[in-house]
Amino acid sequence: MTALDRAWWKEAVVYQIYPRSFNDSDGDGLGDIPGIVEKVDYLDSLGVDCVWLNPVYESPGVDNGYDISDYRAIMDEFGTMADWKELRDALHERGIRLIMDLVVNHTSDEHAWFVNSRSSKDAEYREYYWWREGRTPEGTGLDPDDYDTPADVDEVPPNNWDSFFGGPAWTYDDQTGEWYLHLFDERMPDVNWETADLREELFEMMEWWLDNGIDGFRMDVINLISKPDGLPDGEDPTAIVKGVDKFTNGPRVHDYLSELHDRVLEGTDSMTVGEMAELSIEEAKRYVGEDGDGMSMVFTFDHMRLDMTDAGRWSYRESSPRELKETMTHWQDGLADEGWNSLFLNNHDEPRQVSRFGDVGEGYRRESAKLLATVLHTLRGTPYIYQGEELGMTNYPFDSLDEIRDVDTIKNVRAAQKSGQLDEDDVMDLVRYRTRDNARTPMQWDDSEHAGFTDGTPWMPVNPNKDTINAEDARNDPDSVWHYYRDLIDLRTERDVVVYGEYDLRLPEHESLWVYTRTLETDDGEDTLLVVLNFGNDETEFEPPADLVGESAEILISNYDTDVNAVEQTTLRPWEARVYDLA
Ligand code: TEU
Repeated sequence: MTALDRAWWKEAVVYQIYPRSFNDSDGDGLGDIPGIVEKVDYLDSLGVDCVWLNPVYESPGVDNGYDISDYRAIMDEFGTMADWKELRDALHERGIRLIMDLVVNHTSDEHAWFVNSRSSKDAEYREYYWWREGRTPEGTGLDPDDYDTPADVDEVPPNNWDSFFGGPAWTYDDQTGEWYLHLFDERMPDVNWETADLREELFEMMEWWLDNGIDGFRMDVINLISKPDGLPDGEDPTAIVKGVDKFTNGPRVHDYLSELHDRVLEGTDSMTVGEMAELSIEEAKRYVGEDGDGMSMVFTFDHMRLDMTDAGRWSYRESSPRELKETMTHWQDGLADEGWNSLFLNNHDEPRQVSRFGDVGEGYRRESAKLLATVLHTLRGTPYIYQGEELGMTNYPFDSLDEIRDVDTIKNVRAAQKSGQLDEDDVMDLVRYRTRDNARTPMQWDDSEHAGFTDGTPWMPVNPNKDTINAEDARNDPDSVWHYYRDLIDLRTERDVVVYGEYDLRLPEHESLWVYTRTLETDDGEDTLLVVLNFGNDETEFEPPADLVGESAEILISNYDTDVNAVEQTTLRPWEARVYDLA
């Protein structure tokens, strides 16, 4: 079946591990690599094909490992290189691949390159980062009081860009009297991809990891690596962060990524998934399309923005199931002929999917978690399971800002309060709903004191619902969310149509039903699945599309007991999900 353009990463289900919160083997309260090794059989029994490991490299931990100080070393708290090799081998022995996080838009300020770079204007590594002189404030529209400079320095930075973590993207450095760029924390300076030596070092580092047997990379904020000539001010007043219109999908990003592909990835069977906020279909094709940069797939974020206003992450608006269906359909259709989608509804940066898109208030947690799983595993693309999602883990009931560890939440809340965008009353509601820490509470293995995550004191509190939501109980209960995931994963292995079938939205106008078919032409005819999802706590009448009424069918998988032999009008129960096999 060459016509299908098969690839292992299209057929795979990826499981994302946030090592800090997965399993602690030594009682220090932080998860670690030996802890993951202990759980490799767990992953195998779930049936996943690939693990994406969030950063485990040496790091001061300002942003939980996204601030890397040595790309070729493992952070002490997580273990050693020998531990990492044991994990790699344990996964590979079970046929599970391993992809690593590639964070090359920035490093830690403790990386040897930056330490050297900031030491003098003519330091060897000066050009590995973005150093610029400041400007006099007049005419810039910027207020020197918004920047942290010594009293005798009356300057503003070279442009108005803001950091994703709140506040300016530039920091003044005393040592040389210049400013450096950081699109995230000030302790995470952006590297300068225009410097050929820097690119060379990064490519060699990637080759080194591939030589060490990894199967690919998840590329952190990869569409931010090319900055425009002259570093112009951001002009888009609705931009989610000031400057995004200038530094996203920059002028040389495709040159860099094509070079990276030719130099490092060509001829390997590795997968790459680029994390790309702010992306249109047309732009996505330049990365993953036929004439693109050779990337396997992209993480896009339109569906993660539906519950925000133009004011960005630290705002809230109510979104509807129909908007979710339309947004995801836009990407299904957009990349139908070229490129490939990644399917996710949560990750380590987002709240828990069942709390955000499902129901945790009125007793349908289990049903809605299964419905969301059905979406992720029956759309066209590669499904990603974020640790704990397979248990239907929920957001944490944070009471106060003191419980928050996440630098992004802390800084953005501070900035929003300063600018008056958020008042005290709204803050905790929004934090509880949105904070990345929702995803970072410990994995719930059992109902013991710290949910089986650690014998020590966990670095983040364990969700009190571990008494009822935990892996041990889920594995013992054939009706659990966990078993449902396993069945969905099996289905993918058994049926090509799940992976390769064409997506076709039906009943597009329906407000709460999401209905689609997946169809694959095979040598034996046409293989068709019909997916019907009732998004909500209410019962809903399903009037099938006229051309499908009466078609003989059986249920391949559903979150309720259902017995049918044809597609017929029916009343769907709250959060009911059905996959019909149209034989
Ligand atoms: O995230 C990039 C990113 O822009 C967001 O998803 C981010 O969490 C949010 O917008 C912050 O306002 C990636 C990583 O996934 C994230 O964990 C890192 O903090 C970030 O890059 C920096 O490396």
